[in-house]
Amino acid sequence: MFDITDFFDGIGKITYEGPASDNPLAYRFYDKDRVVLGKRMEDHLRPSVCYWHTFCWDGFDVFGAGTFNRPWQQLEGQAMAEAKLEIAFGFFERLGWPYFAFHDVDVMAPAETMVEHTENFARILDPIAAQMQRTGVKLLWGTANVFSHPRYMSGAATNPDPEVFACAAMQIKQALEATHRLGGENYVLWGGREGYDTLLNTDTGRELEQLGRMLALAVEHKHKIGFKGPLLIEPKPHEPTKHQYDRDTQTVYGFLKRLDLLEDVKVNIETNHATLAGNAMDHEIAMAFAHGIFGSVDANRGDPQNGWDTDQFWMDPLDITRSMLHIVKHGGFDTGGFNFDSKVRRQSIDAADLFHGHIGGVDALARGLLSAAAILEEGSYERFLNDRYADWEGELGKWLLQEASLEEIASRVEAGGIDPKPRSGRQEWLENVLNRFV
Ligand code: XUL
Ligand code: CO
Repeated sequence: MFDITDFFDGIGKITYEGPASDNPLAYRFYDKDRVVLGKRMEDHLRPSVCYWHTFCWDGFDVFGAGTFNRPWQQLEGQAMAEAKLEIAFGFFERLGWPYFAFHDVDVMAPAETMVEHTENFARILDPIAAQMQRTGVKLLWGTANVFSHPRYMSGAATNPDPEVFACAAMQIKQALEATHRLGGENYVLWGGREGYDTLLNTDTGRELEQLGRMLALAVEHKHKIGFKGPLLIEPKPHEPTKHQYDRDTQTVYGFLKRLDLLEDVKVNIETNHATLAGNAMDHEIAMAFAHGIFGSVDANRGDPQNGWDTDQFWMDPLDITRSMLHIVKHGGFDTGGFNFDSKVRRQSIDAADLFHGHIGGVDALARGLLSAAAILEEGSYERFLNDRYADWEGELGKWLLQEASLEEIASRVEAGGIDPKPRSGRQEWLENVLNRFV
């Protein structure tokens, strides 16, 4: 079989060496057993490596061919899939992270027909299970890629052709069952082409009905096979299509409510998707908690100077700390985690670059976690928020929310008993509190 030691070129297990270390292949903040707010760092962050960017993408972009020339990408069929698997688990072991995530097509030998897809996907599941068993690395989530193959050019569930819907349903069934069999903790649905390029050729009402039907089928099957984890919809406003129906967390909530699927489906929020939708990441996280649908996070970032999904490693300490504050104060992840849906740049062609990206990214999350914990422990941020809304716990607040009619409220104001006093929102001071701990 393939000799992975050549590819990693002597890179050993990455360990924690502390902030003063100048070793580029060591963690400086991610100390997995360190207890923060009563929980190990690894249990807070639950980091996961994604298969697709790290082992499948060859560095191509719309203007040029692949730049990476990975040794397994020179192979074909099952031999390629198995070599890639060995490389992937060699990488997971070296990083020492607990999780990975994959699409069906990432792990299997390429397939043209649906019959081939079924055979090739089934053939790789035993080898994956064996690697998981050998290394103890677990599956954060699985998913089906129902957007790359040309048959999905006009959508999967939302395709005008019901035969394409059927193909997508088959892939989702198989990927959900594989996720279950491998002990996956969540199942993700990203509607990559569930949207439109122009309304001139699109019946949106019909397409939304089809999308809802596919989701309901997936939920039904999840129960049938006894899969306990949630299904996670991954919102994204556009790219590849002009408009995607799952555009952001609040939109997804409305759709789930309409379909009555809030018990079984939550969201997987991605930083770069949030910013493409014109939202900040902490907005998406806050909305997911406010609506009770926070599931998992795809950690990455875009580039403020361009308008597409660059999937860079998430490194901005203020942005991460603001997001982490919401996650930590709401009790953190349940089945979710930080999946690194992030990729090295096309010029970063060495195996070492894969390590630099993941080491730097998890160190940035660890720092954000420490900063958020320090802010919460110091207490003035939480005290300010509690004080700001405290009157809603008083007589007037409760009466307004639970008892009064519009008429009764108006009478009370008309009688002169209400005279609000403006109070500062203290944004600058709050930003200083944040900055003190970052
Ligand atoms: C694409 C994206 C996907 C999903 C899984 O923008 O984020 O890789 O995470 O299909
Ligand atoms: Co993603």
